[in-house]
This record gives sequence, structure tokens and C-alpha cells, in this order.
Amino acid sequence: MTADASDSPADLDSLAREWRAALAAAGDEEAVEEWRRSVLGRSGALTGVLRGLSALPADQRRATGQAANALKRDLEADLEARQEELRAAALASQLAEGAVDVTLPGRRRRRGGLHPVTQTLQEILDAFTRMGFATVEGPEVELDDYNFTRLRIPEDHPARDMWDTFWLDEDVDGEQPLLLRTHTSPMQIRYLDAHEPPVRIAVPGRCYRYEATDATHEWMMTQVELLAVDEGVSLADLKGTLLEFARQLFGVERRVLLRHSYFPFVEPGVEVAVDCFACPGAETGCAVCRGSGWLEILGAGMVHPEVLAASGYDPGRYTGFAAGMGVERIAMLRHGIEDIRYFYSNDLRFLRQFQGV
Ligand code: FA5
Repeated sequence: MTADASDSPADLDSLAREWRAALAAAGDEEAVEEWRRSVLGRSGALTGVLRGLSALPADQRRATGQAANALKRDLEADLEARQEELRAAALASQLAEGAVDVTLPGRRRRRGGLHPVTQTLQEILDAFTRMGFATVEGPEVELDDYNFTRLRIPEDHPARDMWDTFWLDEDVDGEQPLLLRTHTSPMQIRYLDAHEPPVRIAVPGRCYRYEATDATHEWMMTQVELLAVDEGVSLADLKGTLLEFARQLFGVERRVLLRHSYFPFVEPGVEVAVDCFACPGAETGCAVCRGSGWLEILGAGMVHPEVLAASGYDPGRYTGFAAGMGVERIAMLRHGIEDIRYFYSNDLRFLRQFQGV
């Protein structure tokens, strides 16, 4: 690409072709800058031609001068165009690198869901709310007094065997042993102690029992306690409330059984069972009903007059009913689940079946 002022316009033409080819071949900014320096820079080839014009004979000076100046303008424009071209190409490749293919199928985000026991608990509380019961909660770590003694289960009473539990090492004031509550019934006492009648509460919460697990027993389970105390509350109110509850949760086709039972803090006491969903009826060897045809879901009864009196209520004036139900058992019936241990084994294949239920 050497040139000097003695080059004729025709020579300039061939040089121009050469320079343009070199510019087109310059593949990046650095190469383009190198090209600019060698052609248009202060000691560039074309600059040399222009400098040497004055040494030319007058007849050539004008034509060569005009051609060289025109070529300079053209090459400057070509340079700018090439720079712009390279910038656009760089941008395009940058965009292509970070491109998002909007036609690809999306990745679905799995939404969490409520645990089946929580769902059933909400349905139970909704049913009782509709019947006018307020929801209140109590402590899971409970005093011996509330869990047993005030419920007419003194120390050495055989009923304590039914509700063996986990004891905590700490005592309160060195005399009141602490335990994990075995049922939600202690809230009967706590609430009666602190409130005037009429009382109408539903108490949800976790309970703990020291017992072997099987298809219908867990060492930790959820209960809902029901308590209604007022003037003139009768066993008929208890029965009506429980039947209405059973209809709301299980539908009219499910059969409900009320039979006599014993709990020290009620008199009389009853047990409510729902017909077994797992076998056609009292099938020997059925893991769910153990051949009885019924699955017990709750214990209930009329609040014992001594329990009312101990909380300062006149048992001659006030009567009440109470009930305590197992939420896992009810969830099993609702969904046809054959083993209670599925609930807390954290198997997502089981739990995901209840999403969106
Ligand atoms: C009680 O816990 C009494 N507090 C119920 C009560 C309240 C009676 C008010 C009278 C008045 P029970 O131990 O039967 O009773 O338990 C009540 C319900 O909890 C049972 O019907 C059953 O549905 C559930 N349940 C009891 N033990 C377990 C367990 N280990 N695993 C799962 N559910 C259980």
C-alpha cells in the first residue's frame, strides 16, 4: 500500500481498491484502527500522497489533488460505515447469546399445599363456627392438674393408664409436674375458670400419648375439643350438635353410632363412631375397624357437676356438654386413608395427593 504524489489518478484507483479490500477484511475494532493509521493517519499512505502534491508539476497537481481529496472523503465514509457495521455485528452476537426462546415450554413451579390434617381441621372448625362455637387454643405443655386432676383423674386413678404421656423434667414450684397434654380437655378447665357462662368453644391442638403406633394410633395427634355450658343444655343438644357435624363432614349417607362410654369428667359419657370405609362392614381382619364395622372418632358427654363446681359454676343451674375428637381419624374417613402413619411420614407422593383438594 505504498503511494506517493507521483501516483496518477489511475494508480490511485488501484490503490483505492486495495485499501478498500483491506478495510473490508479488518474483522474487529483493532484491525480497523490499524487500517486507519496506515491509510489516513498522519504518516498514512494517502496522507503521504496529499503532502507530496506540492512537488508535482502544475499540470498533474490539480487532477491528482482532486482525486486524492475525493478518495480521502470516500475512505473516511467507508471507515465510518465499517466501524458501524462491526458495532452492529457485536451487538447482534451479544443479543443472540442472551436470547430467550419464548416458544420453549415453561418450567412449572410446584405450589405448596395444606397438609391433609390441616385441611380437615379447617373443615371441622368451619362446621363448628357455623354452629356458633368460638375457636380458642391452649398450651401443649400442660400442668398435671389441668390434664388429669381437675378432670377427676387423681394420681393413681386407673384412667391415667389410658392416657400415658411424656413427662418433662421441670416442675412448676417444685410440685406441679409438667407433661405433654394427652387431650385438649384441659382447656375445658382453663376456660371455665376464666369465663362466665354461656360458654361455647372449639379448641384445636396437638396431643401426645406414650403408646405403640398402629394403623389408627399415633403418638402425636390432633384433637378438637368442644365445650358448651349454659342453663338448660342437655344430652339432646350434644346429640344434635354431633349429628349435624357428622352430616356436614361425612355426608348423609355415612352412618353414625352413639354408644355409652366412660370418661371421668363427664356423666353420662358417650363415644361416637362412623361406619368403616375400608371394608363392606365388620370384615374380620380389616386393619381400620378391626372387624367391628365402626371407627371411633370422638368421646363426649355431659360435663360432670363436680367439674363445673370446681370452676365456680352452680351445677344446679348450669349444665354443659363436652366432646373431644381425633382429627387424623376424621381425615382418614374423609379420604379413605387406611393407615394413620402416612400423615407424618413425610412422603411427598402421599401428601401431593391432597393438593388442590
Ligand atoms: C379423649 O381424649 C377425651 N378427652 C375425649 C372427651 C372430651 C371425652 C370431652 C368426653 C368429653 P379419647 O382418648 O377416646 O378421649 O380420644 C378422643 C379421640 O381422639 C378418639 O376418639 C380418637 O379419634 C382420637 N385418638 C385418641 N388416641 C389417638 C391416637 N393415639 N392416635 C390417633 N387418634 C387418637
